[in-house]
This record gives sequence, C-alpha cells and structure tokens, in this order.
Amino acid sequence: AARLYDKTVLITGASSGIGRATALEFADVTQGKIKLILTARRLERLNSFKSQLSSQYPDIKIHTEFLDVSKINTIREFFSHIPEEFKDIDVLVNNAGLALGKEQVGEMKQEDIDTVFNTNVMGNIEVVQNIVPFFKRKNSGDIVQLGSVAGREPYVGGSVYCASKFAIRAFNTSLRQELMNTKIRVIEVQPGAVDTEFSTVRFKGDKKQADATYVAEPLYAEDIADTIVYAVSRRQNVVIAESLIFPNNQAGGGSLRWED
Ligand code: NDP
Ligand code: 8X3
Repeated sequence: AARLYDKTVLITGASSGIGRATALEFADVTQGKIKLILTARRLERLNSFKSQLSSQYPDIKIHTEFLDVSKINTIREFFSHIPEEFKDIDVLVNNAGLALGKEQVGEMKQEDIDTVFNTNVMGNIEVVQNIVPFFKRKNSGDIVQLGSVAGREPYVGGSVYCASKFAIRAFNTSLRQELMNTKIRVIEVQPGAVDTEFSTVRFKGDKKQADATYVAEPLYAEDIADTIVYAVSRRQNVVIAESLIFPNNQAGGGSLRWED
C-alpha cells in the first residue's frame, strides 16, 4: 500500500459498481492517503459517496466532476479544468461502460449501438488520448482498462458489446507495445459476471431479466476492485497485462448460468 501513498487516481464511472468499489479499495488500503478524481454522469451520487469517504478517512482528498465519456468532444475540456491539486494523475481507471439489450443483429436499435460504442470505445480512447502525452512527459503512470470475458469470447445477443470489448483489447495491446520503452503500464482487467448495475442497465431497468443473468454466486465489484488495486500496487517493473477473472461457477463467455 505504501507504493500508493499520495498518488492521484482518476476513475471514470465511479458512481456505481466496479468504479465505486475501486475508489473505496484505494481509500481503504491507503487509509485515505490518496487523491481521487471521481467522475460519472450522476454527480449527486459521486458527491454523497465523497461525503461518506471523507468522514471515514479524514485525510483523503476527493474531487468529483460530471463527465459523460460518450460526449467525446467534452473530454479535452474536462482534462484542462482539473484543479491544480489533482492535476498530477498517476493512475487512470478507465472503467465507464455499458451494454444495452441482448437483441440479435437485424433487431438492434441504432441508438443503443451508438451509445455502447461511443462510451466503451470512442470515450475510452479519448480519455486515454488525453492522458498519454502527460504520462509520457513524466515517464510514468498506470492505465487500467476495463475489458471483459466478452472481449475474448463473443456470444449470441452480445455482438455490439463484445465488439466494443474486443476493440478495446486490441487498442490496449497496441498501446502497450507503443509504451514498451516507457515506465507507463497498460493493465487490462477482464471480469466475468459481476453483480453490479450492469445487467439492470443492459435490460433497461427490467430487474427480473437482470437478476436472471447471474450465476449462483457471481463476482462482486469488490473482487474486481481488489484485482485492480493489486495490479497497480505491484513493483514498477511488473505489468499485470491481462487478468481474466471468473466466479467459481463460470468458465467462459456467453450464457452465464452454468447451472442450467
Ligand atoms: P455499473 O452499471 O454498475 O457501473 C457503470 C458505471 O459506468 C457507472 O458508474 C456509470 O455512471 C458509468 N457510465 C456509464 N455510461 C457512462 C458515460 N456515458 N459517461 C460516464 N460514465 C458512464 O456496471 P459495472 O461496474 O459492472 O461496469 C463497469 C465496467 O466493467 C464497464 O466497462 C463494464 O463493461 C465492465 N464489465 C462489467 C462486467 C459485469 O458483469 N458487471 C463484466 C465485465 C466487464 P453514470 O451512469 O452515473 O454515468
Ligand atoms: C460483462 C460480462 O458476459 O455479460 O462484460 O458480457 S457479459
């Protein structure tokens, strides 16, 4: 944990699930000796989370800000207005993302396709584009990318979401190669089924359908947060390049209900 003391961590999609749990884990392992920039669209949630963390860890420094990563042309502006105290970012957790629907090709809504690609691919890339020149100048920095088992194994009804995660995986691999002669690390975490708001969002609030997605004992956001913080706190020379993480009763992509 000492390696993380006084670092600045930027998390996208910090209002829920894995992003939120990762903020909590960074705060917990450093006992508040950390600076967090928490972004998402639901700013009220970020602000109540900030109050919670600040009362738990009096030393912690948190900046919250609205950022819709699917609005690509607002991202540069966001980076140029980060308060001085938080500007020296050490770790990016590029986590904001979603799936929408499980329709098959020919039935999918163009609007959903646009939202998924603009968020998971275009937004993700634009965030990285804004941080890489800065990381290069200081020859350090960690880029944590939220991939998925869906970025390794496509499944029926997942064409667009899987394509978005495949795209990001290819992007990450090129980026890692481009940064090979620097101290910048590209860390891709690939979870299986994690019980977050992901399925509720995917099925547009249909809780029944969302709950039916999960295996008997899915992963929890804290499990992924734990892996992210582990990877980032390794010795500088160690890059956990890709980690595929399943709950015990999942062993591949696609249908997650392996007990069926
Ligand atoms: P949640 O739905 O719980 O959290 C998603 C987060 O992303 C929220 O904080 C949401 O915030 C944010 N987000 C969504 N759209 C945008 C946007 N346009 N701009 C900014 N933030 C946005 O899901 P998870 O925590 O599960 O998902 C996090 C990441 O993990 C995603 O990239 C997902 O693909 C990946 N993943 C999830 C798995 C799972 O089974 N849950 C498995 C593998 C990967 P807000 O709505 O406030 O903007
Ligand atoms: C989320 C996991 O398999 O539902 O990335 O697409 S899956």
